[in-house]
Amino acid sequence: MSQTVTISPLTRIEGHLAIHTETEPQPGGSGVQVTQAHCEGEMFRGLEVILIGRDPLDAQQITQRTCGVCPISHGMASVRAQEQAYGIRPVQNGRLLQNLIASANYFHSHILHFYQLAALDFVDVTAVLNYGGSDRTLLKLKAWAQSALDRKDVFPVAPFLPRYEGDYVSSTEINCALLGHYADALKIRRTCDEMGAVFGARLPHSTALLPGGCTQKPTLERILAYRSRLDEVLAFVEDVYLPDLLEVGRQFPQYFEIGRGWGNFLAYGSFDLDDSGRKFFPAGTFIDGKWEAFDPRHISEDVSVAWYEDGPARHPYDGETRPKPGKPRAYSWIKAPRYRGLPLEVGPLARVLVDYHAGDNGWSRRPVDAVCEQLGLTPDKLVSVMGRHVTRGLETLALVRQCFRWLDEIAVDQPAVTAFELPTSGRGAGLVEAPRGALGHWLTIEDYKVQAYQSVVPTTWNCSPRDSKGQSGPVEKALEGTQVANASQPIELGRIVRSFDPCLACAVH
Ligand code: NFE
Ligand code: MG
Repeated sequence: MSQTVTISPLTRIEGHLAIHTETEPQPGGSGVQVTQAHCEGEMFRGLEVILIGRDPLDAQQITQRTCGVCPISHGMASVRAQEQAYGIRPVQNGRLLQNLIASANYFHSHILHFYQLAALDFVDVTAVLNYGGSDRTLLKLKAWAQSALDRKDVFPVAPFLPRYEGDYVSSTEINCALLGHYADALKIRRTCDEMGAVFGARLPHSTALLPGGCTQKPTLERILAYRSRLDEVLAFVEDVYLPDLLEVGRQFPQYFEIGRGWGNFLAYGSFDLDDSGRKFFPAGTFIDGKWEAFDPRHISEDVSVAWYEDGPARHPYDGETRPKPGKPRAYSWIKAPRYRGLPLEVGPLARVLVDYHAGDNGWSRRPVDAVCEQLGLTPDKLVSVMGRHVTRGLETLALVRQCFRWLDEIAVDQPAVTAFELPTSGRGAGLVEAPRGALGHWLTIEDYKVQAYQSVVPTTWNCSPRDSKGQSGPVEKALEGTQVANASQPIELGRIVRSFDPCLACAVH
């Protein structure tokens, strides 16, 4: 008999997501196979509506409040949309400082995702009870875990337990090493935020980002403050993060076979290298195994089964946000973005595949080939749960290295922002890559005020519901067909969803 397996709330992500699956029993034992999956964004926020009627310059401040994890991406998308509307470009220093602030936010976000959110899907935290070494953090964790387990009346060892039981790493040594790095990751994330604040003035929610650049002047002191921390981040990424990712990859080779999804990808591109439109992460699509140039005119949002007033799929310049709770047959507050009508996956895996297949000596060819050789994989196996983790780590290292180059290009003590005047009317699109993928803000100005503002956010793409053609969203598709060994402990489903690093606060903005 078919059985519904629901995970609600799906924890260790940002925001409120429920996963509902229909499953069929598999012969022998308690295993099931997912036949249909539905992603439910459980909350509405309304930032697009709040922006209407405001000064357009407020937008990069207000939209940064979409999220505490990726605020800089929203600030950058807003700044790019305004730059287009005002007819300006950032000065060279402004472009460099914007890149450096946004990069610091990437490092923070990717390290957070692996250690604090996703690794606990694989690492057995109870192994610390067998820890026999002398590391003080691990000894403290061991004592805390023991006392929490002894006091059975207390909510046990949050955020580590309760959890789904399953096939965790068995080696005490590997588990304890990764748990030690969990604590180290907290410290290095603080370092990343300090880096972002050196030029961003504060984090989260930078006050220094502005259309045309950045209000912080790049003094030698600030460049050195950023650079010394970047050295620490480089050491952590090279010596800890990437080796840990590869170790987890070696422990779970079957996760290079699971959670594939549609296998179609989109990247808007980000991190301008100069004024010509060349970007460190290039724009493009990879659909049905073919690379294509990206054209923003093909983006639309469908609300057929989202809790919004019905209407045709619209390009974001024509988009509307009119909530309609209780709409019949709807099941999510997330809209359904589509590209040429297709549900496309966005994020680090999309960026890597778009770069890898662009065929113009991008950054990814050598590291991707090297990692595939080390793990005995062909690159197509990266379209998987573990591939999403590995590509996130590879782009982190590439971006850290690129930041050293950007620091060297700064003209010390020269201005980092250009002057501009607000137009009475105009419009602009700001398309960037947030840590979780393609992010766009579309702004229309009338009478010096925001007349319309639409955001299409990475997790809106990935966790989108079905559309008018009934096509599942990317996460839904990645869940469909999955074998779950024990329907009462659907650990496989959590691993698939978390590989996308969903942020529901962003998705429903
Ligand atoms: Ni709230 Fe975000 C990123 C954006 S996610 S984390 O990265 O934009 O969809
Ligand atoms: Mg939107």
